[in-house]
Amino acid sequence: MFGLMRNLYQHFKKKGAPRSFTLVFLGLDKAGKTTCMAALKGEPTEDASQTWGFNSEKVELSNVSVEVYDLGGGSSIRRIWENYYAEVHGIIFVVDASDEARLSEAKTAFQEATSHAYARGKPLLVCANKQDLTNTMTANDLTDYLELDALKCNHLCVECSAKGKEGSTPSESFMEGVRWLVHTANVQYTSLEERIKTDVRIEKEKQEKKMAERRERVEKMKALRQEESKRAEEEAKHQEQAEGEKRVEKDDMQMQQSPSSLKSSSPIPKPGSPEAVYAVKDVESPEEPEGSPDLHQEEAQLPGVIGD
Ligand SMILES: Nc1nc2c(ncn2[C@@H]2O[C@H](COP(=O)(O)OP(=O)(O)OP(=O)(O)O)[C@@H](O)[C@H]2O)c(=O)[nH]1
Ligand SMILES: [Mg+2]
Repeated sequence: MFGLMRNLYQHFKKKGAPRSFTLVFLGLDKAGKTTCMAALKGEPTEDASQTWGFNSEKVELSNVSVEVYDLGGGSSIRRIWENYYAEVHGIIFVVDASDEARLSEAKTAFQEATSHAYARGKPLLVCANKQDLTNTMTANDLTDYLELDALKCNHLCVECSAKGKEGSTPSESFMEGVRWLVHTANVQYTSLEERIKTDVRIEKEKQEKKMAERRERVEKMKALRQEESKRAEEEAKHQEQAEGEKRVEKDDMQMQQSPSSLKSSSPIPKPGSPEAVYAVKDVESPEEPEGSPDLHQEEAQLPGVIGD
């Protein structure tokens, strides 16, 4: 395998044009993709935290520049995978070979990915990871389970431990697998590059169209909202005006009604008329009760009154 990479490097050197490769890690959450990435970079493969979305790293493999995408494998994140298929030269699908309970979920995700128009037929490495644990699936069993031989692509399935036995170095089979993938991609480089160019252009156009449609939708919504608020404003103004007019009309009517109603309900007697006298008397001098003492007499009896 080392000979393979040396040949690859010498081939690039001879041709003078440095080739670069893009690979993508796919697989369910906790399968070990980020740990594999750390192993590729030669970093300690400690407990990785969950990947939320997308992570990209450039690694040098025997003087060959390889860009690697590490995508999150959580069920809600998986839908972003397809955004990256168009631009990659090869796929690394990582399976937790010790997790039998999630094998069928892994197969569904695998089949969805490898049947996508932009991913179909591209060189494929499957890693039966976590071989340091017990009851793991072998590479042969995983090949059968995922029906790899039915795929029309160059593929290889390796048993590996991204973490290594003591959590230090990754198993050599993993590194060998990646070298095989780069080598295979290199063999198909011209056709892969052509396909990538076309697919990326189509995808870009699709995205641009989607963006333009979204922008148009937003503009339409904005215009509609502006129109609605303008209409509401006008309606409110109209209503206010109508209410104002109604109020004026009502006031006018009351003004016209007031004198006659006052006349009929409370006739005001003319000053000096007998009615006025009675009216004043009614209010100010109620009839004195029979037998009540004469006020003038009582006044005359008060001490200090002249004539006392
Ligand atoms: N025993 C063992 N554990 C491993 C191995 N590879 C990864 N792990 C552990 O498995 C867990 C998940 O690893 P990650 O690399 O985060 O998994 P992932 O596929 O990137 O997960 P997401 O980012 O959620 O998609 C971590 O605790 C790792 O330490 C391995 O080969 N052996
Ligand atoms: Mg991860």
